[in-house]
Amino acid sequence: MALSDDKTAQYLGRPVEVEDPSNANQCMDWAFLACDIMGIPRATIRHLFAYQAFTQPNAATYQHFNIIPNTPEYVPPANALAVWGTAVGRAGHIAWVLTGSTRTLLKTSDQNWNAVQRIQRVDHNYRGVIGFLVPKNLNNQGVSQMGATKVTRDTLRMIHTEMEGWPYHETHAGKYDAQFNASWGGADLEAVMWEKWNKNGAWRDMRVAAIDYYNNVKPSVEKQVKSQMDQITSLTTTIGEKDKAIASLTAENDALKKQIANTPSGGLDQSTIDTIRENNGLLKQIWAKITGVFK
Ligand SMILES: [Ca+2]
Repeated sequence: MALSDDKTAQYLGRPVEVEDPSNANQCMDWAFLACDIMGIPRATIRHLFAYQAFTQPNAATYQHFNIIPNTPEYVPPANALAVWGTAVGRAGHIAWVLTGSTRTLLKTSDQNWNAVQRIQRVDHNYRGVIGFLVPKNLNNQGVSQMGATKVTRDTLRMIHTEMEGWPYHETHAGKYDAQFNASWGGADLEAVMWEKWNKNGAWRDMRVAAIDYYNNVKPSVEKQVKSQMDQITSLTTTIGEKDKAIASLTAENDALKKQIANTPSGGLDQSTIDTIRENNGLLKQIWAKITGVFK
């Protein structure tokens, strides 16, 4: 489930007013809140009319969104902002894309669509849609899909240690607990992670680099691991064979020892003596090989 799905469920049926109260509960209010939730500045989409969010992108818009025109083939991902032109009204329209759109079905959550001035889920066709603003961090949906897990004190401590670079021992000694509670008390983990991910560029870049590095070295590491596993399998087989040889020779030796014990003094024939010597030699060799394997 994407962030837009989660938050739509949370706000469903409610009016949203976040900017310009002289124009209450507009589609732009929901789009602004969507930006807030995604950690994207409102300035990326702020214009007189909704359609201008697509037709008049600014530097910030390009920084935070991929700007993609509506074409018959394109299916926008969840979390994108869909923008309608003046075909649907003087101001156009803007809505937040949900999971599950197809080439002919555009699933969004909207405010002020069909004059409904609260949040509703709407199944649109693409009529009048001019394009989409797709958040560039959309590929980080793993972060946004953790659901509404409430952050615990320990989680907050870890997030601060990891993302802010605060000293581990001080964070975990509870030094910053009051600050945590003031800023994020009652927040859900998804929101906290999303906010930090979007606001802390250095941390994010480091993690992205780490993931890239991991993806690059993964094949060679997997190859090494496989080769070592093969070696272990082969050595285990060898050890099994040697164990069997030892058991067989030991049994033979035991039998010969019994024979010696039961033979009157001086009665041991030369071939029996030779066999005992030979077996002892073989046992020593095998033992040397086995211990050699584990050096
Ligand atoms: Ca407003």
